[in-house]
Amino acid sequence: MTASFQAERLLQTLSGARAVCSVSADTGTTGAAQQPIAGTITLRQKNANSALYISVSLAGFNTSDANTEHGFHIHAAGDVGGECANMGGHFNPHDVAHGLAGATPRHVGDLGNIVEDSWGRVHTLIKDDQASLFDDGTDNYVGGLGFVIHEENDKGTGSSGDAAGRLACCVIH
Ligand SMILES: [Cu+2]
Ligand SMILES: [Zn+2]
Repeated sequence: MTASFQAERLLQTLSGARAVCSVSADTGTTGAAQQPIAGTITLRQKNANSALYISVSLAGFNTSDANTEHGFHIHAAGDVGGECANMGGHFNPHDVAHGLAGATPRHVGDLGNIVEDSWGRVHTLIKDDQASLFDDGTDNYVGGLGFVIHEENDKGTGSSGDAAGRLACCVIH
């Protein structure tokens, strides 16, 4: 059993807030760029001062292209319409510059990249200390917003990481 799955099992036992984002193959880009990505993103956080754990379980990434890393962000809107265009820009309540997950500054929604395996799946656990499931007045509350999974990797550059198109998206409930 890998460390990340041990951590995931431990999280099942934690009290606190829980939210889910269901990724459906029906949302995202169409045509040549379409990839039938589906799965679940589960968020857990014990209290307003503790870390947020984001468990990502997805399948359907195209394994025959060169893109194995995919920009992974929380965007500012919870609307999967318009092939994920309606999700708006990165969740950035403090009006700072874009950055990768470990950077300072970074948008609250900047979670860096997820990496697909050779079967086109992503199973990972992300620990984040900015986004929150508690609406405690810090403006970092992400309930009702959503995730966007990008075609290319977030390079940490520009205003949004130059991660190209939007492959899939979901709303955090
Ligand atoms: Cu994004
Ligand atoms: Zn950003």
